[in-house]
Amino acid sequence: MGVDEKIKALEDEIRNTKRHKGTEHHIGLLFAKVARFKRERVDRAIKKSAMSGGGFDIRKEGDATVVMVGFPSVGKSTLITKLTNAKSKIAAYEFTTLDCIPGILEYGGASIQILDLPGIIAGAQEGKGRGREILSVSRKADLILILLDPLNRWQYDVITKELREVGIRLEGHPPRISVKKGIKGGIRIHSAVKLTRLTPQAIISILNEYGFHNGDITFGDNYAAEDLIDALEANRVYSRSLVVVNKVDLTGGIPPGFPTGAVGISADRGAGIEEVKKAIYEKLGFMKVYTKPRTGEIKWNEPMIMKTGSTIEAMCRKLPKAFLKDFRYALIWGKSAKFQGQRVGRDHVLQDGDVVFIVKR
Ligand SMILES: Nc1nc2c(ncn2[C@@H]2O[C@H](COP(=O)(O)OP(=O)(O)OP(=O)(O)O)[C@@H](O)[C@H]2O)c(=O)[nH]1
Ligand SMILES: [Mg+2]
Repeated sequence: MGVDEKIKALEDEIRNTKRHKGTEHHIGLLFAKVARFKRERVDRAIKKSAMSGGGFDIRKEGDATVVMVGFPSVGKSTLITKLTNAKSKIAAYEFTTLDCIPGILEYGGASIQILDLPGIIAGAQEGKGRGREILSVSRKADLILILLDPLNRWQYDVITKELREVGIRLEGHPPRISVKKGIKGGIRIHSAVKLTRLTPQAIISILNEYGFHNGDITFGDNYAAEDLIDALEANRVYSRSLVVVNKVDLTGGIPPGFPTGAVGISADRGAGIEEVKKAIYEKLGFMKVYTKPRTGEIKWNEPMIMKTGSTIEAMCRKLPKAFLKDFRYALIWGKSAKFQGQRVGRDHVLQDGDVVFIVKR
């Protein structure tokens, strides 16, 4: 049996097993096995597309990268030509775009790379279309822009399912579950709330499947088996997403049933483009940091725009080369400082509004 068939057989078994206390342990194991096979499949696909040179040859540029994911002909190329300087072919037939086309959007002081991709279709993660390459660039993006057709609401479910299958989670943050490996004494389970979706047996069997036999596991919420597996799997990525519905000229607005927060646009008429720019910028979550000059005043009207969670090192990369090459340490003032004027290294994580003075060799 190939991996695909093994996964399918396990998923059938999960579907056909009645869920109750007596079967939780077994179902937990099945979930863990499915997760392992899927991880192997993703790892192999990524390696394969990289080795054969079949992956998209794209260098990350700018302060953040956004990928456009959507079914063929929803208007991805039309949208990128409105957002950036990119020239991407637009046509009324499907699979017009066959490669990855980059463009740069300058907005709010940030330089945002946007990637136009071929259309995605159901079965992408199994290799349909250029599905594997699309999903593997999506894993590396800072924001996934999901572009939908207003007459085909189902596209959203297919896309989110394909993303899930390759370990991309759009919910934003990993489950609050911590595991501390021990040497002996078995597994001790701790939880802030009552666990109603996982029995102790299920927890233990999943942990065993991941090679944990002793230690402490702590749950921050009433999680299910899938969440526990997410916490144990190393290949999960937690991405931000933005849903945009194009061609609302056909429907006179976003029809009911689309995700809340979706932005309705009409790309070829240029309607809603500013809203999309603003939404991209806000979703990416930039912060402003300031450099303190050796002499004179801080230029509060000239912030450096950085991705939230950026380090001093990332900041140095935006400055002349010597700042990184001859970096000794930095002094910081602001929210990320334990005390004002604290001395920190290049790995220090900055916060919005911080002021930084870099000391060179
Ligand atoms: N009615 C309407 N048509 C649009 C709109 N935006 C784009 N289109 C049309 O939709 C068709 C497909 O547009 P593309 O931008 O090539 O779509 P795509 O998503 O890049 O397609 P692939 O590259 O094949 O995946 C073209 O005929 C566009 O003119 C819009 O806002 N309203
Ligand atoms: Mg296209």
